[in-house]
Amino acid sequence: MSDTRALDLIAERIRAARAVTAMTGAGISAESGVPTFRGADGLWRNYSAADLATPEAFTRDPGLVWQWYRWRQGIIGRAQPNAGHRALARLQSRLAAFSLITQNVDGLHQRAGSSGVIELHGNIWRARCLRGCGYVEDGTGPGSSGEEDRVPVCPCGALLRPDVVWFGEALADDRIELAVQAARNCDVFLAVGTSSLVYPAAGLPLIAGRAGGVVVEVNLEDTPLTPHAGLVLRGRAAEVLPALESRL
Ligand code: BJW
Ligand code: ZN
Repeated sequence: MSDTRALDLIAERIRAARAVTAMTGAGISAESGVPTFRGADGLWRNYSAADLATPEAFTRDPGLVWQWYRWRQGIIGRAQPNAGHRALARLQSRLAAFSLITQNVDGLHQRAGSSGVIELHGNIWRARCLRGCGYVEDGTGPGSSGEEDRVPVCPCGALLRPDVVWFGEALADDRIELAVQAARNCDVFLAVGTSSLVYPAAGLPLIAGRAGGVVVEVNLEDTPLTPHAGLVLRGRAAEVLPALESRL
């Protein structure tokens, strides 16, 4: 099917839909200059997930983990939302029932004007108590040079950690519940810029499909989701999403 025909078909489905849900991954922020995880220039090419994005890694070397997150905060802080983020924000303002789920921790959807974003993997700009006393620090910035590996401390005396979800950690109950509901109740599910490898997020489009929703994949390449997607749009999110939104 040609891309134009697919875009027309999806626009038609969205117009007829009662509810639409979109889930984004690192691919949507790639065109803002934020590195993805698994691509050719992805973060896991140069850094090991086991050394940086697990609770064990933080216990072993909290300074190294903070250094890596501050480096990423620097990149994200300089990045701007792109046409893909903005198209999803416009979609939300035009539809009666629209849910936006993201695996990204960069906050670029909110900066593009989206509200009520379900952040499955947390947010890089927040830190929370490692011991779990309930303390959360908002707006933790990159810090000044020379202190990149400084480990911030909670008022209770424990270490602070980035408020993100690492491998082996459970996602927040309230967020995953909202996301499952949004997947189950939608007529159209857009899976945008995700490799569909990391669970439980990768299961959400499958839940939508089983509940009768049309699953649309927007990605540069095939993923494990592709065989389960009703419609596939091959291309950059920053081009495909505005083209779709302009057809509504
Ligand atoms: C474009 C584009 C453009 C590029 N336009 N497209 C087997 C072994 C070991 C573990 C497991 C296992 N099976 C399941 C697990 C569990 C594990 C998991 O899924 N592992 C798999 C890798 C196998 N999952 C977990 O551990 C999760 N927790 C869990 O299961 O808990 C259970 C539990 C219950 C009760 C108690 C305790 C535990 C947690 C997963 C957390 C993931 N965390 C990270 C880091 C977040 C913080 C941070 O940012 O630092 O989340 S890892 C990383 O992957 C990040 C991302 O959100 C996530 C997904 O990546 P994403 O977004 O898909 O990015 P990429 O790079 O993979 O793909 C980009 C895509 O975009 C590509 O397809 C490109 O083609 C495309 N693209 N440019 C459109 N312009
Ligand atoms: Zn504390």
